[in-house]
Amino acid sequence: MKRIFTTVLASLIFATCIPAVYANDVHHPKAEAQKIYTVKGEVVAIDKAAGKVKLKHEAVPELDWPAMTMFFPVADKSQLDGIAIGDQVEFQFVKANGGSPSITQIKPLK
Ligand SMILES: [Cu+2]
Repeated sequence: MKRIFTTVLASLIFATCIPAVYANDVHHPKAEAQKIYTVKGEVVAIDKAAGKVKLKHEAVPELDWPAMTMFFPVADKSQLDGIAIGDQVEFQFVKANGGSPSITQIKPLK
């Protein structure tokens, strides 16, 4: 009888602990989803060989960036095929581990 009681008690403790573990995972995720920034700008120069595009972009408040003109590397050089100098564009970029930005998508505004 004592043995059965111990088994039931162990099961109860086990059952109680499982949700606690999941809850802990929810509140402390191992990796945060990578933030994607969506910004508008104008194409100033395109360096296809280097896979870079120079953009006069609007401010990015989330990053404390003022409006400026700068080069961005693109994740895939084929992204440069759809744009031309002087185009008004909307682009998305990520910053890997808070480092340099990399454009993941860029398209002309219609
Ligand atoms: Cu900039």
